[in-house]
Amino acid sequence: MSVVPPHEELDRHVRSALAELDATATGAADPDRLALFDAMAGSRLIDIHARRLREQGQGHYTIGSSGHESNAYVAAALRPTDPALLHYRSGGFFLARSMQAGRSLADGLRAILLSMVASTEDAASGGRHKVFGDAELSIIPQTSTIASHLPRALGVALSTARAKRLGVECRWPRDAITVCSFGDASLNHSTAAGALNAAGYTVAQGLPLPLLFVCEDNGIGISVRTPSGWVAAAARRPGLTYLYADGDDPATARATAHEAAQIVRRTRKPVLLHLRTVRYLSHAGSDVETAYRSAVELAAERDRDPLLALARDLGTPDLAQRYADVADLVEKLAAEVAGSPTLTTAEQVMAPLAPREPGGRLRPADPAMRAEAFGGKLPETAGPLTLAQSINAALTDVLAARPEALVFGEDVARKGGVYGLTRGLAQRFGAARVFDTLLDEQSILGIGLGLAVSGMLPIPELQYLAYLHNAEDQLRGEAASLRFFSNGAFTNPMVVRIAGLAYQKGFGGHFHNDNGVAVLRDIPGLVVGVPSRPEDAGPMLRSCIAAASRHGQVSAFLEPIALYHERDLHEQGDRGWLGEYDPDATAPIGSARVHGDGRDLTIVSFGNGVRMSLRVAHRLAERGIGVRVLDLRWLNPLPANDLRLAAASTGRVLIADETRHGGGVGEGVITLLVESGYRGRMARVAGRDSFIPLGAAANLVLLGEQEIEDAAWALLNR
Ligand SMILES: Cc1ncc(C[n+]2csc(CCOP(=O)(O)OP(=O)(O)O)c2C)c(N)n1
Repeated sequence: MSVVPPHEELDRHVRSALAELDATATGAADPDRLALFDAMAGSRLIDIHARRLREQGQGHYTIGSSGHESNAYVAAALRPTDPALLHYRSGGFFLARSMQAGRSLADGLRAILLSMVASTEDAASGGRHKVFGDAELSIIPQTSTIASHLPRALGVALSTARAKRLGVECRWPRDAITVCSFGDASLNHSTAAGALNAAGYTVAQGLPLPLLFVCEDNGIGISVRTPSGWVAAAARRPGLTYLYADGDDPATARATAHEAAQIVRRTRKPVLLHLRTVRYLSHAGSDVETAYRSAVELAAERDRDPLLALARDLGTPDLAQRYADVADLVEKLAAEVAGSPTLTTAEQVMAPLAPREPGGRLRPADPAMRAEAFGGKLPETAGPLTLAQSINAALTDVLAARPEALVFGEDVARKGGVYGLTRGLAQRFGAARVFDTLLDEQSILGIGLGLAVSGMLPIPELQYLAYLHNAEDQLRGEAASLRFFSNGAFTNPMVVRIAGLAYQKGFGGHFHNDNGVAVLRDIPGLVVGVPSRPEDAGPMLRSCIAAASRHGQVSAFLEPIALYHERDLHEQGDRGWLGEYDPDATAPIGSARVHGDGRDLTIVSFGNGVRMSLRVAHRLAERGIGVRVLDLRWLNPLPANDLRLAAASTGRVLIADETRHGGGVGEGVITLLVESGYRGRMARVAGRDSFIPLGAAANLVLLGEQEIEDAAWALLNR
């Protein structure tokens, strides 16, 4: 006995149910609802066709939208210019919006099929991912990390009012509302919980937040059932209006979706629409749901088909033929896209990552504006500055030069940051541009991501490197990947300032002294800068800002806390760690700085290691040894050329790496030198593979000055 595969069975069921309805249907055609029927049928038939292709060993990724097509009602309630961040079951929404924007059904179907076959002609990702995205339809493509798009949605929703307040351009119309959909199991993710909380918090702050959350509740997450009543309970949050609709009740679902959109547009406050859906054809690809769902349960779901529910509601004849026509169209288009080009070289794949350019010069604000921003006291005339003062001055310059630049984070506004780096900025530039956020790193970065994709230039601050880790995915999976996965159609220019690294005196413990940076260095396309000298900090920050403005670059600017207020280099009172501020100086991304011109030894370092190395170099010089110290300044991309030159000029290289021995920066430096053909002597000293304890015990595992000096002698004497 041959078993009918589920997609064939579903197709047959729909065809025969439509034929039955046709037999008694007498209603007049309603073009709007017929278009929705086409969108839903198109989405369903793409899933069915994808399953067939998969059975024939063709096609890639087949997470479907079947059973969720009622999200087309949400599209219909919105405008095609309303930014959308969508759940992966959004075929109905996508096709409805595409037609709303004036495209034919065939155009919409072709777009989905091109994404499915990973064609370079795919508008969503250029063949990198099967996603729903299209810049012309205001649909920002999403990764498949569930709930990770919710924090960004918050930032997008904040952007329209903020842009208006600042008088800067926004990607979306002023009265746009943002829609963000996700599944019922995803509602439990801490990222979703955090974003819903942040939305409520924003309302409590009295800020406009035109954001429509849609929880598409099919009652299950892969094989795990959502407890009955849980979504309704968990989705009711302070500050959010909760509405419910069932996708198999077309009249109510349409009306509720419209009501939800209207409330958001009118009140500029968030709504959560709980849309009941069903899930057909298993979770995705290779999943076989009969292993964990009973036949009775699956049959009951069949009775709740949103497509058939709409057909009943329409009551027009010939829907079976209409469905068959869409099926033929899908088949024809699928055959057409089957041979379309795919990515064939690594260069092609990586092209959207490539514009990691040196950054260039940031045009300063006009002199009068600068003078006003600095309260008449220009930093270049103030005498040498500390690292903290230089960064503060550079931030002031950036805020004065770029009206779309925003500084925000925990304690940055009133207090001016834990270490005073943002002191005075809120007073000078106002609460719309420099503001305190709630205590949630995912929301801080998410707000940045949303503001950035909308046209602003966020410079968020993370209070400590150790606290990046609980929000890492927002930087790795979201910020750094958007340009890649959208094939450059969307960017989120941003400079994330992170206070970090170790050696703080009197304020210890691991969480304030984190020397692990591997997590930043392996993010494709992310620029990582570490200023050590005060006079380099401003130019480096400006390079990051220029690269953000020009190429949508995302940078992590890792600031060594222990050097923030340092003044001296060799002796107390020598003021050797102060630097002049030059608003015109540049520090191109990927360029190192070499201190000294000794010909006996090159010490390669960065951050706190530069100061220790310069002190060691000074002592070695007193004994007749000529040392040059290369400050990497950029950990990604590493300054390959400068490194090669500095290494070749002495033939002896010591890497003084304050990060850890395992996974630390030194590993990359050695590899780079070896691979570039350097054949001279080489040694490395680094921090131990440990967390950092409190008090003097920290020095047992951190790289020390004596260790650098001993290693230098060993290398010289070898
Ligand atoms: C952060 C994260 N963890 C796990 C997964 C794997 N995963 C993909 S979909 C899914 C279930 C999601 O269920 P739900 O939110 O209800 O959406 P549905 O697929 O039912 O529409 C899981 C666990 C993921 N994509 N992202």
